Parts: sequence; structure tokens; C-alpha cells
Amino acid sequence: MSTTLKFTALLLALKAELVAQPSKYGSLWPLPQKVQLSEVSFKLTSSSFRIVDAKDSTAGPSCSLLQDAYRRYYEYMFGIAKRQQLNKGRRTGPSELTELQVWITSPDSECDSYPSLTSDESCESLPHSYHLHRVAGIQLVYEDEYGAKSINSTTISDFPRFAHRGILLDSSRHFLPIKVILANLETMAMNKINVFHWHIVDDQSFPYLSRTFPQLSQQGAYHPYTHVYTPADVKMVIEFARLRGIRVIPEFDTPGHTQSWGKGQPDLLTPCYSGSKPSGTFGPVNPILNTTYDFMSQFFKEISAVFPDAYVHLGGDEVDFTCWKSNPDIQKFMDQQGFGQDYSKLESFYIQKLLDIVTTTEKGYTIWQEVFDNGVKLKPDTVVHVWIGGGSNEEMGKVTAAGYTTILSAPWYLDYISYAQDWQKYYKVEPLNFNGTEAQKKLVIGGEACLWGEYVDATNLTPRLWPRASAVAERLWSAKDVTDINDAFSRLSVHRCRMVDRGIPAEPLFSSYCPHEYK
Ligand code: CP6
Repeated sequence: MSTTLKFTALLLALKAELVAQPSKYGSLWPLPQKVQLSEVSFKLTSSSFRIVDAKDSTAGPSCSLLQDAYRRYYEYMFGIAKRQQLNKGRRTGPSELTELQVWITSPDSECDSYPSLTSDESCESLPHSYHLHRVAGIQLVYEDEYGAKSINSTTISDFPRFAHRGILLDSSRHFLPIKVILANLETMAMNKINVFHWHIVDDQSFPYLSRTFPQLSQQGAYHPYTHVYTPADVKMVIEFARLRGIRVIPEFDTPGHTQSWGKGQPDLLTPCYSGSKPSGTFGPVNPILNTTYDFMSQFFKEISAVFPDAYVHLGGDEVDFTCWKSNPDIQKFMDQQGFGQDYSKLESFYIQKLLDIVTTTEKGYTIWQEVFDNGVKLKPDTVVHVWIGGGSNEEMGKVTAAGYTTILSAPWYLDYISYAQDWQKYYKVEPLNFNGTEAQKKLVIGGEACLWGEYVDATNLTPRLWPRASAVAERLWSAKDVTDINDAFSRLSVHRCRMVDRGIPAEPLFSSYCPHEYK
């Protein structure tokens, strides 16, 4: 193609992107399952408006999760500063909305529990008794040019299409300060993302401070004090997430991706050989030593106590066989076991033993797809995480045909960037677009956007993630037929400005402006 031709094509592409009609759904994101708008509007003022427990609510003042949420949502609506300006004596006008009654119908006991795969995330909102659910209610509030706030009477009936809507953050390639993690949990809640997949350790560093094996982070973290997550840090992340309906699923990836583990745990990794001598380098976890499994038992016993979610992610991806092949002790073991030269059998041998260990901790587990591909025997409730091959619909067919629950990440690698509106590519993915029965499709519990950390740290994580991950959030929450890309562009543009307003540096979708930018 000639340069001029290319240039014309680019200009055409840019022109085609300039479509910004306001959506009749304003800035709702992700779009609720059912929305009935009306023209009837009410004024909202910080001095008169209150969020209160409805008379018959099963959750009351003792539910700190809920009271905390009321306070947060009030702040989203009016800001912190305005809270001081209480104006008790003022009479309220006839078209003023003074109360949001929140009527919780699930058992009160759920208030102190952790969110789970089976948590009820549905909600109804009725005019006059606005039923606040996480974000939708707040998104209906709009401002006039003087900053006065109103809300239109709206009926919403909402529930998620998929139960598992996650984001993977990688705190090993670069350490992510707690502040950054919390800010992104807050943003996940704004987007109804309900799983934080914490890829906490990897080859490059081991920032998790283990009580049982403190030498792992002492030796394996980038810095033993400043670049670690202490037990108190981890607790804070889990509680911050819980209050926002977000599960924290930690990933401790083995037997590959474990270079940093070897620094503080001698003999855990396989010594690689150069000819007949150890070369001084190490490979994956050593699968032929009993000490390996003693270590894993103790380690995962701790992990299962520290992380309350019913699942842990055990990794199992990208195991490089070169080092195992070089090691004479491993070769001998392969012969004894009758594995021949099939190193995926050795990998399966390891994973099988690991899964048995983790089963004794009463946790469910998630594994990357290679573990399934290698034919490892899995518990029926194992979640298989599909990440290879962009579209990857074939793999989804295979995994679900074998009866396993699955989550999709292959089309949602947000660490890849391009000079384009790539959110549209993520938005257009249809997770159930594979050949299979209805029963198979039911096994797809959701998906995750992955932000691997090689090129990402505290300086650029947030704008790289948002609003691109918002596209994935709507795909996983909203109805299957919510596919209008122009309507999505319009709503997402405003949603992105809402994130910016709340201090989250979400990047722009395209040439545009936000009303509050220069405040
Ligand atoms: N780290 C770990 C990674 C990746 C995986 N696991 C990865 C592989 C390929 C791409 C992006 C990320 N960086 N532990 C694979 C699940 Cl393209």
C-alpha cells in the first residue's frame, strides 16, 4: 500500500470513530438488564437527602457493610465537603427527593460474610422508593449548569449475565503499592467487577509475606520491607474488597513461573544441568522430592487461612521442560514412573499431587488451561481458565464438553496496547460463541480482563486498565443483545468522565472532553 493510500485509510478510520450521539440511557454503565425511564424528575440536595434502611429490610444499623456503603454513595453524590453544610431547618420542595429507602431481602447474616460465586447480585429499583444497588442508582443523578442535582423516576430490574467478572493484576513484575490496589478495587466496584484475581507472585519477585516461610519474601521480594504485602496489608485489601462486593482470589502459580520462590526456599526448584554438572541455574519446582510436597502442604495451609474466598488459583501455565530434561535425577524418575520422554506426564504428576494437597484445605481451585489440556484429573468443580489464542472458542468447547466450569480471558489481554479504540474489540467479544450444547454454555461462569505487569507499575496501571476494562465489565454484566457500539461509546464516554471526576485517571476513548476537567 502506498503512503497516501495508508494515510487516507487512517483518516477514514478516524472519521468513522467520530460518532457521539447521546444515549437515551445517559451514562449507565454497565447497562442494567431492564430500565424504564420516565420524565418525572426530583431534586436532590445534600442537606435534605438521606439514604435509610427501609422498614422491612433484613439489614439494619448493625450491618456496617451497608452503613458504610450509604456513606460512600452519599459522598459520590454530593462530595465530602458538602456534608458539612447541614441545613436542617430548610423546608423541602414538592418535587424534592429526600429519601432513598434500601430494602435488603437476603438474610441478615450475609452482612458479615464474604461475597461468593453464588452471591445474589440482583436488584430492583422502584420509583419513589429508590432501591440503591451498588452503582446504577448513583449513575441516574445528573447536574444542571449550576451544579444542582436531579434524578428521574426510573424502574430498574437488574442482575448479572455472568457470576464471575474479574480483573487480573500482577504484583510480581512490578510491585503495586496498596494505595494503587485499593483505588482499582474502588474502580472495579464502579464497573460491577466482582473478582480481583491477584497474581501476587511470579518469577521476578515474591512480595507476599508468608508467616510460615518469611524467607520467601525476605529473599524473593524486590525489597524485603518496602516491596512486600504484610498480613495486615492483605487483610486490608480483602476487607476493602468485601465491602464493595468483590472477591479476592490469590494466584500462587507453580510449578513454572517460580524463580523468585527459589531464593528463599533452597531445594524447591529443579537444578538445571550443563552436561554432567549442575549449571547453577534453576528450573520449575522440583517434582521428584518429598520435601517439595511437605513445603506445598504447609504453604497452602497458610494461604487457605489467609484468603477467605472458596477458591485459590494454582496457575500451572507455561511450564518449560528444558531444565527438567537436563537433570539426570529427573530422567531417572521419569524412567521409574514409566513416563518415557513425555514431560507433560511429569507436570501432571506434580499438579495432581498439588491438587490433592489443596483439596485437603477444603478450597476449590482454578487452573490455567494447560493443566486441563495435559489431561490432569480434576475435581468436578474445578474452574479452567482459558487464556490461549485470541478467540479461543474451540478451547471453550473442549473444556465445557469435558464438564468443567470455565472462565474466559483469551480475548481480554489488556497489557496489549494499540493506536486504536481497542475497547471496541473487547466489547464485541461474545463469550458463548462456541459450538456446544445449552448445558455446556451454562458452564461458562464468566471471564477476566488480564493486565500483566511487565510494562505496568503504579505510574501507568490505572489509565491502562480504565476504561478499557469497562468494556469487559459490560460484556460480562449486561444482556447478550447489548451490542450497539455507538450507544456504548456514548455511555462509556460519560462513564469515563465519572471515573476522572472521582480522581481515577482513566484514559480517554478518543478526542473528547469532560465537563469537569478544569474545576
Ligand atoms: N505470566 C504468567 C505471564 C503470562 C502468563 N502467565 C502471559 C503469557 C503470554 C502473554 C501475556 C501474559 N506474563 N504467569 C500466561 C497465563 Cl501474551
